Amino acid sequence: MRIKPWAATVVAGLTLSAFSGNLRPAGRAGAGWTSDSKIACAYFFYWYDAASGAHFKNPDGSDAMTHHPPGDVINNYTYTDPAWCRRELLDMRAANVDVILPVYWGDHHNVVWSKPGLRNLVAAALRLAAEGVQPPRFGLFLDTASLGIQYGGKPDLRTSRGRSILTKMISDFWSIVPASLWAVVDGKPLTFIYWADLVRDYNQRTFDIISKRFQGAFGAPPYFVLEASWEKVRASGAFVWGVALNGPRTMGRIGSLGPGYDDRAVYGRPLKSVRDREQGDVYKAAWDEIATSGVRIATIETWNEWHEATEVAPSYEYGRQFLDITAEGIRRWKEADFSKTSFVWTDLGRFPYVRGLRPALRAQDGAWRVRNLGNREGAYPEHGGKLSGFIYLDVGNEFIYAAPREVWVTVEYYDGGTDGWHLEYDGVPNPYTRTETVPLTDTKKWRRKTFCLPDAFFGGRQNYGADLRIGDDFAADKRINYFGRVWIWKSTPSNKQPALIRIDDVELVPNEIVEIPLITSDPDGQAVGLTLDPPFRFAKILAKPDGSRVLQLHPNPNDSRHLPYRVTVLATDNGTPALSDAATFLVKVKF
Ligand SMILES: [Ca+2]
Ligand SMILES: [Ca+2]
Ligand SMILES: [Ca+2]
Repeated sequence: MRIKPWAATVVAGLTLSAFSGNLRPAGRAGAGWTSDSKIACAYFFYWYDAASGAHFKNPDGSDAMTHHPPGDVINNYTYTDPAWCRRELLDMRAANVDVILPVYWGDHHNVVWSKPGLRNLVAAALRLAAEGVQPPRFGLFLDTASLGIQYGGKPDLRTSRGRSILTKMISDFWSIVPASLWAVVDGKPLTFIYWADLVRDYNQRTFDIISKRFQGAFGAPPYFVLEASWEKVRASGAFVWGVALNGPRTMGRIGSLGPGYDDRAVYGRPLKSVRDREQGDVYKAAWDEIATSGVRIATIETWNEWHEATEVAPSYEYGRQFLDITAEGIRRWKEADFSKTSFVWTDLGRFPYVRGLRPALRAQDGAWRVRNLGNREGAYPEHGGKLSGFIYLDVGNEFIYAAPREVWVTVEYYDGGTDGWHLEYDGVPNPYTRTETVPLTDTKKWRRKTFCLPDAFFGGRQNYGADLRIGDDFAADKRINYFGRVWIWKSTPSNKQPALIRIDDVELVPNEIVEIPLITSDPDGQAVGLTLDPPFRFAKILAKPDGSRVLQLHPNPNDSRHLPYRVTVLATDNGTPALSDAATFLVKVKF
């Protein structure tokens, strides 16, 4: 979305009439969500106008879109068309999206589309409501680039002029959207604000004063959800922009995710970035992480940003595939509940398996890599010349969030060498409370170490909103270490973990049958069941007459594709509680 506002380049000199005071009592607004509700939001771009070419064509006439609206609607893809507004709202509904976040530009240049388009959306939503069809509720997503256009340079929001501009844009939006359509949390309208980098300065007073003014006019303060770059202020929540490119992030109660990224059609942008969608695998895995994280608000980046190809709306390129993944992802996220489980766990690897515990961002001092080591994949911090490097983990908020308590953490590690490693967890004493160093004894085996943490807090106060991190003591011993699964328990663990031997990637041709041995063990001697998670259409698990088990792959010609499939086998013992091992590998079906 860091793109030059197209309309601003062709429209000038329009000015807004002064704020008309089109206020209304807050009344019984919105859906009555509380801060405990799970709410799915999607950023919605309505700056497109097929007729004029706005956001369709670059100034040199070239195609401004990387991905495109479907062929049957592209010629009527415009904020000026009520039918377009209606169709988008219905598609969002089909995708299980609760809240539409129109990306609003409140400045005098962009008013040419931002207000009429919003009014058309509102009219379409009211019509649906009148027909008895609940449309998505409306939240604000203010693009802070519009502040600079209105101010004439990066605004200083500590000044009354800067604050007034921001207040007016927020008030304008909530004046156009009637209270019956408001998305409210604890009675406050959901108000997202984009990057802080686009303003010169601000402080807590900026938001305190705006909240007060807004409350005076509308009966309740905004429920501010600010982009994480607004570091100097407190708000109801923080979201992260850039997740379609960089991978999902959680910040406390808010999670952000996207399907992939490709801005090669963006005009005049010197540096282009691509994150492949991998046929939806990237986006499905992101929803697994959101489900596991227990966040209450999930923001999808984006519904329809065609320039950067972050859309999940129906498209020419993918049809309704990403709408369907969205619908399913939101459903699974809302169903997931780790509040009553006795433990959470993750299996680190090329494709981490996440159940209430997940690796946080894999970048900066939290970058890590994977290699095959014995019977499993081993994850290790990437130091890249720096001495500090960690594997950061985020404990799902439904399991534990910002509450002092005793927990047990079990870490699986490769016992090679005679150096050591340790944990640092967000504990009551401080966010990086350190455990003792675990010494290695060079048995060349995968082993497990259980720590009792008497004072865990898990408030997400570490870097990237993480709750704990594994460190390999590289600064002290110059030796990296390798890690497998991690479990966090609410009571002393007794059952011992089963193991499933790593499965190598496979290549085969259509109609070929390949059988892969599945070798399991359990230290308690318990029976170990095998499942495919999720089920996979040309794979099944078979028991052989000798009692051994295999994974049988039998693709047909329609299964051929360039991108390999991800297949996950889960091995689960019958102890109490039942514990599992996961193995994810790639299957390539050649043409
Ligand atoms: Ca957490
Ligand atoms: Ca070490
Ligand atoms: Ca067991």
